[in-house]
Amino acid sequence: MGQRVSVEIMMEESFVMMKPDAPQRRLMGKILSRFEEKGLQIIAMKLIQIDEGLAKEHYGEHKDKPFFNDLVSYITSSPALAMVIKGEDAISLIRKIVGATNPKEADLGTIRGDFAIDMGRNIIHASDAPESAKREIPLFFDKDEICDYDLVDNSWIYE
Ligand code: IDP
Ligand code: MG
Repeated sequence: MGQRVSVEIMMEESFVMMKPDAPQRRLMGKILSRFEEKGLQIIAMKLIQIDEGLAKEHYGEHKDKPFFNDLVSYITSSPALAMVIKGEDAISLIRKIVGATNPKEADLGTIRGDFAIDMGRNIIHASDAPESAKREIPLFFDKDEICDYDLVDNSWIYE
């Protein structure tokens, strides 16, 4: 019998943010459950009132788009829940859990597919690539706000 070689797990951290419609519609718990039940780990979380400067910086790539001002208004209109979520291939996995940008096109079973209708009220943000996560996480969290801890059931989530 060959010796078992442990598989290298690609742990990633993603920046995820419930937009202001989630706390307003009291959907934070349900949405958080989607990530917890999947086996992902929340390593940072805070409810914050995003100011205009932070909103414009976070969404800088969209500054020339026609929807930019509405997007900044939406995101600054009421508190948002900012998070860092960790797991194997977490960035692409979370984008799948979140669903397509336009909730009308998002598959049922995804967060946007189940909880939203309008593109301008699509309830959640998630980093779209490792470079985005690396840029977005420090915009919202200091290093000492991100918790490094092990979950007791890790060996039941990862082989
Ligand atoms: P993503 O959130 O799925 O990554 P992006 O293209 O990065 O989608 O757009 C950022 C956010 O801007 C979207 O989540 C949505 O809230 C908003 N948005 C994008 N496109 C439109 C649009 O055509 N009309 C209105 N809002 C839009
Ligand atoms: Mg995006």
